[in-house]
Amino acid sequence: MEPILLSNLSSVVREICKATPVTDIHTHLFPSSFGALHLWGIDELLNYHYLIPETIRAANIASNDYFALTPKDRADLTWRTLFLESNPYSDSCRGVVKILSELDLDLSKKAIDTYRDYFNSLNPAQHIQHVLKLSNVKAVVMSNDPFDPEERSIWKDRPHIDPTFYSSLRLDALVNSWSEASTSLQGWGYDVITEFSSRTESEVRRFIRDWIELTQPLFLSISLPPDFSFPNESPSGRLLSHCIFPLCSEQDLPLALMIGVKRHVNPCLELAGDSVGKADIRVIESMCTEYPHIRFLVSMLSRENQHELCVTARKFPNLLPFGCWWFSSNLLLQREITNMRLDMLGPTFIPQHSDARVLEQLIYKWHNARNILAEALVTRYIALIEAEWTITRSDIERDVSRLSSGNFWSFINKKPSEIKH
Ligand code: FIX
Ligand code: ZN
Repeated sequence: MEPILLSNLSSVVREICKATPVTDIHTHLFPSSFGALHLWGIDELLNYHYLIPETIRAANIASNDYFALTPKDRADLTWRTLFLESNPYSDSCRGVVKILSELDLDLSKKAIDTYRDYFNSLNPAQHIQHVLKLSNVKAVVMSNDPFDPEERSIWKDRPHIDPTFYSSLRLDALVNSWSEASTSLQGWGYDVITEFSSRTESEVRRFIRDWIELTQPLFLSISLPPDFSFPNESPSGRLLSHCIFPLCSEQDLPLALMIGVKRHVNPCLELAGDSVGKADIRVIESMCTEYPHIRFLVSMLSRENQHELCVTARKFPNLLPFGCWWFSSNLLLQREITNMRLDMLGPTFIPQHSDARVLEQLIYKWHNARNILAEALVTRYIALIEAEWTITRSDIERDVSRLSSGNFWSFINKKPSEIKH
């Protein structure tokens, strides 16, 4: 195969990134069979929690007055405040514009009701396939919470799961709120006590096994606060050591850790009230050292943790950094983190996940992610070609495929075709 020339390098790399389907390993999306949990359309997009603080700040409205509005009125306020009375500057605002543009809607009039008419005219199941095609996403991993009442009732009916959607079992409520979780478990017939006992630990393992059987997750996942330490004798430390790590081993399941989130810093903002804090990388060092056979997918929320996460990944092959999470998912930090990872890890990481909560967000989040990955790769290919290293199209396709999905599936040691839905 002919080596790539500098003259068409950038266009070839962009084309390959766009043409390579991705596995989106962390989202809050659901298939249409999950009813109201499946969020889509212009009002959900404008009520996305990333846009709530931006609206409240720009509209100078009290948070309780904002939340007293109907969802439609909140969306109208956001549209007027952030899109009509200002240019849409933020990552989330530009994302809405990109979505409307990719759906071929008329942006000249900026008339929100015409966008509502468009979305109201759609068939939900067909629309999902259209959005997956536009965003070239071949697999979407959900975050499935066994403590969420709505999800529990849906899972109990064993819903049809669109084969594009996969499960991850989210255990924040168990690990971070043990007192409430133990009461819930007692109500569901698990013989646990809040004060812990070996029986309790065994029953917690039974609970998690039951949900592994029901949901067939690709991995278990937990978010942790910045001040989390490990090992520790608190409920969260005991649950990890005596319940979750043993099950990861028993069931051959990786553990995804998302570290550095400070929940409810401003509870008046509801889901938008979480914030960020620098975490202690020694948590990851201890876990990877003590459990070398467990595979850890790790994303950290603070910009200050990114470099040490890269260095730590160089020390532990059972550690796979993933994504530019949440407050890191903007142009500046995605560029910084992706370039840092390529320089320190080569192609052995997962560049991005969408964290999408509303279906159409896949369109802009993956457009941005592909652009940033292409930019970072081109910089390195230029240096290599100038040093007379030959690079072919298939060399590039191989590495982009690894970064887009291959690294994930080989790390979890599974193939999409093997997963029962
Ligand atoms: O813990 C998480 O999964 C976070 O991603 C969410 O809590 C957060 O609300 C979010 O969607 C960020 O993108
Ligand atoms: Zn998330």
